[in-house]
Amino acid sequence: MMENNDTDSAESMIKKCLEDMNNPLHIAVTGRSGVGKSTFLNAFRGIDNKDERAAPTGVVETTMKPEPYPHPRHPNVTLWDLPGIGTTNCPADQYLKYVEFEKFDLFIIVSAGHFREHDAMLAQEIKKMGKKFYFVRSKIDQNLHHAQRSQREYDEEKTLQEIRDNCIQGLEKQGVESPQVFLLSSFDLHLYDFPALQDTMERELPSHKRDFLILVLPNICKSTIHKKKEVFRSRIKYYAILSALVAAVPIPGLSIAADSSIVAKVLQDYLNGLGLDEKSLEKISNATKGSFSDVMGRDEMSLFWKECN
Ligand SMILES: Nc1nc2c(ncn2[C@@H]2O[C@H](COP(=O)(O)OP(=O)(O)OP(=O)(O)O)[C@@H](O)[C@H]2O)c(=O)[nH]1
Ligand SMILES: [Mg+2]
Repeated sequence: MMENNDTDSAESMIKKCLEDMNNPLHIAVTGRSGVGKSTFLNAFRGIDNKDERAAPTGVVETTMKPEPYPHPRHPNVTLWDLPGIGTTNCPADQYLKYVEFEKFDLFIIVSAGHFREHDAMLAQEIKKMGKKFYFVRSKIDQNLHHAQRSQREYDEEKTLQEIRDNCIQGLEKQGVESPQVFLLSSFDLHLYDFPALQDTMERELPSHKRDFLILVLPNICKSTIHKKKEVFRSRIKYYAILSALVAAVPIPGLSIAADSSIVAKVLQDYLNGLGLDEKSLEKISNATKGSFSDVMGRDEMSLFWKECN
């Protein structure tokens, strides 16, 4: 027999679970003009600069207000293209108020060269607000290309370490304690420090948001695919328990809504996780010109299936 108290706690648990499932993750991308913010944001969402859903890049005009870019397959995750702190001409605390910092879970501060005073001040202010931030040093491919052409004995690892140390020392001089700097090229996210950035963000997020992050990470390496598989696995158990709970505790009004929204959510997550969003399916059905692998990303899919089975 179910006591009244049990019903109450079951009801609040179901409500909490539904809230968590719909609690979005907001990532802010900031930095000076032209450092590669929009290109990074597009690459992170798995689309290239030419895609119709891409944030505009390489344009002379700079973003003057925060622009949201929801992940194409996981709308619970939104990346925000923020105006560069230098372009707004206001101090870091006012800048954060202007961009409505409260709504962001974490900040990524991008620079294509040395981090400047503005970047350091912004980081200090974000820290004061109790939020996380990461420094991204973009366009590393260009640095490596130059080093390769100019150094007699070119050593990629050594060059990367020099750039990393240089950025860290520069930020420390400007008062940022133990800064975390990740070197990357948005044209080759699987190289350099992007995998380490993924791992760090994942570790530092609260658990229900961590799953969202894992599901949107570009499938650039086997370990990401493995993590996605684990999220799906744990979700199967989680939804099964939740669904059983909904069936066992009939709460007028809530049960049917909860059950159908759980089922819809599970299906949506699976289709999204496998890259089977509406757009891809539409493309497949119209794919008379392009090959199937162009549409689906054959290597990615077969790796995913292999890992899941
Ligand atoms: N080689 C290389 N070029 C890059 C990289 N990221 C961006 N770019 C180029 O740098 C230029 C500026 O990139 P955007 O992404 O538009 O830079 P942004 O920071 O959004 O610029 P604003 O919106 O004007 O502030 C473009 O021509 C990009 O193609 C990278 O990782 N490597
Ligand atoms: Mg931009």
